[in-house]
Amino acid sequence: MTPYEKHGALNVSGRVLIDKNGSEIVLRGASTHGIAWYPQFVSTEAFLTLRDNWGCNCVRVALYTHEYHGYCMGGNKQELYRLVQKAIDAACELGLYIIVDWHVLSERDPMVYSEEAVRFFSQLSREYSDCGNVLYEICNEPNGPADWQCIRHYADLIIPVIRQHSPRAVILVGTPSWCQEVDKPLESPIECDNIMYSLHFYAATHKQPLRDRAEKALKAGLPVFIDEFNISDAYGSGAIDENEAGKWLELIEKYRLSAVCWSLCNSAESSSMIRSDCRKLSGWTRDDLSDSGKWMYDNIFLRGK
Ligand code: IDC
Repeated sequence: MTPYEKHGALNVSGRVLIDKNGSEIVLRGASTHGIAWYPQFVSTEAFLTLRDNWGCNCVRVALYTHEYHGYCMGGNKQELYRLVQKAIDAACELGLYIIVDWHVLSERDPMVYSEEAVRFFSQLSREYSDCGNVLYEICNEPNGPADWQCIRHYADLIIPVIRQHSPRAVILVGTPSWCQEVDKPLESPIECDNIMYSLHFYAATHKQPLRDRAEKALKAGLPVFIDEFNISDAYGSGAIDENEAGKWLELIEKYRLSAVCWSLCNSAESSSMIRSDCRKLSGWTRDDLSDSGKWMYDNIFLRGK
């Protein structure tokens, strides 16, 4: 049975995700890199490897809005949209959960491209309204001037657009400062079902102070979802920090958090899961993985669990 056959459409209950049988479920998996950079990693074969060799039940498809001819910055919209469709179709075929990530980053404030976001999420949620395995991440990492009020304003605009077509889909909402101010929604949570709040960390940079903040949010009952993380530094490079990674793992296990790592590609960055000298586009074994990839394989994915 595939993950989706077993668990069906998900709901948020209190701080956790529950499946169609009312049992708690955690999602574990990997994010693509920007699909404009690495389209070759978006395929049924690649996702099948994630599911069957690595024990992932979830993938994330990262659509940059700004950088590198992003979707809203002169990128080929049709081609990028087709790649998002390809990723979702592959996930549907394999019974994997998939997070569609509107990858806000250097534009900082998600309102900058809010009109495009409305169009994108409206079209996508209509097209995939029957697919209970699709989760919507409406803004990757708001930062700079985008405080919680500003993000809420954006969320209040986008959530009804998705809800119109996919009334029960789980929606992941970014938090200020690159998804590190995960306690901020406590001030004014979104009054809506099936919402979770994003926490991102890069273990060689983000340490105890961020874990404390995350724990504050979790203890207060906020549904937190780690939809991007790595054990490299915040630039996605540098040495991995296994000591800090172990402390993050404790938190992930203590609160049974869903966690999706960055990123499924073979670029020469320590946050890439595949070794840069490996040319395979699927069928990777543990030996094909980078040091961070091996750590994910050993510690995060659900093999046999
Ligand atoms: C990085 C990529 C890198 C790319 C850069 C573009 O790894 O190849 O050149 O984006 O800005 C994030 C972001 C994510 C970053 C990643 C590592 O969500 O886009 O990817 N990171 O820097 N937040 C914290 C770290």
